[in-house]
Amino acid sequence: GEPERLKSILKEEGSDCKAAVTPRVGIIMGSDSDLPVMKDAARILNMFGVPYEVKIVSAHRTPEMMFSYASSALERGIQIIIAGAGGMVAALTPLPVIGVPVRASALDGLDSLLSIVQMPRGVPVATVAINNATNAGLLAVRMMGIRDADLLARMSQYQEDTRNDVLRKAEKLEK
Ligand code: RP5
Repeated sequence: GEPERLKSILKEEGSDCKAAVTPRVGIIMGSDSDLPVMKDAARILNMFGVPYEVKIVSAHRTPEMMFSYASSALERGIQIIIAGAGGMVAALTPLPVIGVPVRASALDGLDSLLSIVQMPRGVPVATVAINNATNAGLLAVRMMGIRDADLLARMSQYQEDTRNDVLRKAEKLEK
């Protein structure tokens, strides 16, 4: 069934969202159709060993759930929320919200991008590129790195690995 399919998508990313530890990051999205994009955030958090949870919460289809999720996130120990969109969530929590514009419509994701980036003054959502949930995960890790020396060190290592990866490829091309 559908829940099984979702679980198997997350399993591919080695999801530890069921872990007994308190999640530090909440990954939320309006529909299971966003999961193929949003799972990249889960993959990054797994890579950095950050506990997270994944939930389908729709501002439009389940507004009560979205309200209770966003307004209780802080007291439940969540530090950062990564959302497909996220404007309403940011209005309901003092936590940092990172929005991922998901390409889901006839407008190629530009509609999602503009709806997230064009927030009214006072309600910021940190917006990443269209479908780039990887960067949402990385930004969350960087934010946590401010108060977590271990994560900060791992981020520096990740950057070095990325750099070496490019250098290796460049070298290969020159041979
Ligand atoms: C949004 O509408 C969802 O987050 C999704 O990106 C899009 C389409 O949802 P489905 O019709 O595929 O459930 O609110």
